[in-house]
Amino acid sequence: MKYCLILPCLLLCFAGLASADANKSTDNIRIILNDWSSQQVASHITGQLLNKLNYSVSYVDSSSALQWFKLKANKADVQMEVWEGTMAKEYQRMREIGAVIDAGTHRATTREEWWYPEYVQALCPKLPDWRALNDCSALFQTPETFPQGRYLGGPWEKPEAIKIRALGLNYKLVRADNGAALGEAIRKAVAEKKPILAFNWTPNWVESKIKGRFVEFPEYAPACETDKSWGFNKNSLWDCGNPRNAWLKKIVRRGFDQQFPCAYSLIQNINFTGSMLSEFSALIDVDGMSLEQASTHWLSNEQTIWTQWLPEGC
Ligand code: TMO
Repeated sequence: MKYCLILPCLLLCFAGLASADANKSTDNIRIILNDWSSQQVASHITGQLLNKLNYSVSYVDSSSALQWFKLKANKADVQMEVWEGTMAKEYQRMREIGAVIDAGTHRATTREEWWYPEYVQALCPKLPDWRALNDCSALFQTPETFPQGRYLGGPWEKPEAIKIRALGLNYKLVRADNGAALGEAIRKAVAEKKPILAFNWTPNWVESKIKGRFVEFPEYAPACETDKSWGFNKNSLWDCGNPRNAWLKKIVRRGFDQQFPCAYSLIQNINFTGSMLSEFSALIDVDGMSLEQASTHWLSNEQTIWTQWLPEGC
């Protein structure tokens, strides 16, 4: 029963400590929401933790392509999932011009690449080697791409049409609008046991529900994106895959660290593992929760994890 008395006291004490940043409750922190689910849940969890530190929070819908401008122009503050496979180049450019600050790397390692469900393996046994793709392009034909095979991409990747040309692939790029649409297409193909070749990534909900493999393209090297003479095609960039053990970062816009030191410390401390992120996306894409439900669900189950992220003296 003592706790009934202690709890209000604790809340008051924390409220008293929470004045490291001036006028925190009137400061609004703008978190970027991209178009795939783990990023959205990670953002809402971050938002709720910032609320616990007394910040107000708003969300800025943005494609990953447009987020760079928003961060640079001070129209958004925080991006919780910067993926090396699709965003390393812009990220590095933004660092070089001082427009964003690296707020640390999540423990999760990542991969983003062409992917197929396991039952395709028997139909095209030389996969996952990319050189088998042309032998099997008929498997992936659709009326829309005939006589070529369909590769279903998303809105995030590097120049995939150039990669297809550089590697001489008999495929046509078709793009899904966002993570949910791509997930739907994968789910439908798997339900019908139809071959599908699609962009996918890890961590994601897919690995917890559907067996499958990534295509093994020529191994990534930075020169693949800058030096035409590098690699398989001596006259083209983009003749390689994405990195296999890639990083996942958090970033904030220039000046954020000075303006909101407590928020910055919290964001530095937040550290998601691969299994957390794959769980986040399953809460949305498999269990059908809303973002609010998913983030609240995770926070109420994982108190021992996130309490360690709350910075001292905030
Ligand atoms: C950026 N994404 C994780 C969808 O590849």
